[in-house]
Amino acid sequence: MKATRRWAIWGTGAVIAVASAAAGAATLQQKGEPQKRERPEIRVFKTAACGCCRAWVDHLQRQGFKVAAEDVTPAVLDETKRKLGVVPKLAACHTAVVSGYVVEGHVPAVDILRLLKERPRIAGLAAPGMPIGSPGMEGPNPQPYNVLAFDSAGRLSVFSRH
Ligand SMILES: [Cu+2]
Repeated sequence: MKATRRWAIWGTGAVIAVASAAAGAATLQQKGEPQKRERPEIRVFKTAACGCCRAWVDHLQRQGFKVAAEDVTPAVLDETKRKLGVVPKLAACHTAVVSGYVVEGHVPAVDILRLLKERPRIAGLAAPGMPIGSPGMEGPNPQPYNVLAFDSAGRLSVFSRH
């Protein structure tokens, strides 16, 4: 008899806890911009003198990303690329890390969002060189460029065409 009552009390508490957790989740979703709220922080390594790197950071922030940019020496930046598996043919100016992926160079925010949504088994994305027309590299004569996916074994594939 006693045990039954205790169970009943505990049961009521659990139901209330579950109900209030569900209500909390609903409130969060109703606050709007769920896709922006879910964007993880991007950590960007760049040199202080790099203007196009700063412009790319601005592009990410306009797209709702929280960016932690860090100015490092060119030697540290090269070492960071090497450690992250960015081989010279993939290299650009800045190097970033988001949610376990490497993002090298002027990769558009739309590609990063797709990467985070699809979560492919790759090491990261790269926009090698400094293609004119990519975010942060706006210019009068935009050139077509590919964003490449690379894995830790050095395999490359085209992730998107711009
Ligand atoms: Cu650049």
